[in-house]
Amino acid sequence: MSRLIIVSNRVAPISEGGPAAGGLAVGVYDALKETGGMWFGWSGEVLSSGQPQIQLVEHGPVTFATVGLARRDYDQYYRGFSNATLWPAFHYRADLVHYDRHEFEGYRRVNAWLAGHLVPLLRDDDVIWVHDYHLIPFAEALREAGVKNRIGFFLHIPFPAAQVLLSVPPHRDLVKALCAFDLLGFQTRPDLRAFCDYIVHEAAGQVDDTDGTQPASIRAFGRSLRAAAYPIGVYPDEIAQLAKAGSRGKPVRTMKATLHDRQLIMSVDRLDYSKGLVERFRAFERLLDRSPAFRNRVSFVQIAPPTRADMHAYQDIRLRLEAESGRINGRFAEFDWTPIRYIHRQYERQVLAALFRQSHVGYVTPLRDGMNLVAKEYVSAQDPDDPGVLVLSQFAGAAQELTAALIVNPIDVDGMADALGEALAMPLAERRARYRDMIAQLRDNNVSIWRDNFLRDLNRGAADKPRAVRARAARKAVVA
Ligand code: ADQ
Repeated sequence: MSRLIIVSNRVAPISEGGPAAGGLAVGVYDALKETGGMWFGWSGEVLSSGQPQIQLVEHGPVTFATVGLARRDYDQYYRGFSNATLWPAFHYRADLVHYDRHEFEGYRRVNAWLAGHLVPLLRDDDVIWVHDYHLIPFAEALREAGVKNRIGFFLHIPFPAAQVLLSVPPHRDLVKALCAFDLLGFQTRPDLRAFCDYIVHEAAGQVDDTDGTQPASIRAFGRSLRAAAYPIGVYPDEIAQLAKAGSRGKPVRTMKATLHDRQLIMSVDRLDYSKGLVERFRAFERLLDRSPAFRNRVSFVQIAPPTRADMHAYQDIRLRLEAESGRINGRFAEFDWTPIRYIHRQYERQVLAALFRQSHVGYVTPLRDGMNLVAKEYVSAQDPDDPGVLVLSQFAGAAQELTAALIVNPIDVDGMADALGEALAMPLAERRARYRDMIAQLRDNNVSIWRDNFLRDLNRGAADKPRAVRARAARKAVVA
């Protein structure tokens, strides 16, 4: 069996039992343990001096290979082009796109440099699976070094409509680089369509699309590849067990005691401007404004740990949210009731799952999101006999599958307030019916199935294509 090589910007921190984070990291780690292989990426360290050295750590059949980044590389590749250019553009925030040609050069340089570290570690029949927007030029860099292995790419965030992508000056270089992969995976059919649209209308390429049962065949920039939608999943039954076990824990008991039988609306997100938090707060305010019966009868808990806190746009969203929650609480709070509890920290998965299970509404309203695993985790954590209601943005990838949620437009404050009111008052029979529909969907496409579908299609391509030239010659070239 071929070894699997996972390449991602960050490598999941590993403890005795496997990766500390859940979901994707566990799903990918399971596959690595089965085939043996390697997880390669940035260690998360930023070095102020000295040459970054690659660190290899073995855990059974899996090798973790990580490398630090020099300060300039971190600034140009990570903070700069990845997170100040690609992230806003791919989330349809052309207004926030910052572009600096030197950062794009840094982005390409770091991709080539990382690829150069991987090449000597590769074997001829390794299958390479690259993850996310930080690493779009990675296959091109490996190909330039002579690597002939199968290389797949999965984009975790949305792929924007062509007209939005055109706002990124080197859009053509990016799409050309994507075409150096053998297989591209997107979260949803609309993302795949947006990519194919660019290929046909902006790159004069050809797309031989199917009914969605097989990957589309694409020819562009003198290259041939395939592309399909592979919606990422969770392990719903494992989350349900975590939620049940966590319900007896102290954090949940404390939360229940302070709620005093009020209904609970719950949101959990990384603190990011793509998550629609300001609009969400305002819709909750609108509900209290329009329907006084809900005052002092419902509490909204927003958990949002800060991320990318050294970037201006993230400092800005934090200030706006602090101002909004303060204003709304100032307006409606009573001696014994704080309408919005806004908490800036990370919690263990078990605590989050248990809180989801206690809450009457999962309020998940990003302005754009590749998938949004919180929506899937919320549904998974529910008590089947007395489930809560998911209020979900139409612009989260998850809305393509979780059609039994209350689907909202996240900029329609009145529409969201209506949905919150409907969710809080929904009869048990309807809640159960909606839950059954969604949990069946989540079981049909859990994270193992997602991973196996992608790897099956990536490997299937291998049988069609002889690999005459092997990686070894290339390895020598790059190491020299
Ligand atoms: P994210 O933008 O990070 O992921 P999401 O899919 O919601 O968004 O995943 C976040 C994960 O972090 C979830 O598993 C969640 O439980 C966890 N998390 C969030 N807040 C937390 C907190 N306070 N404490 C502990 N854990 C917390 C990107 C894309 C998404 C895509 C995923 C996976 O932006 O669209 O769904 O990758 O492909």
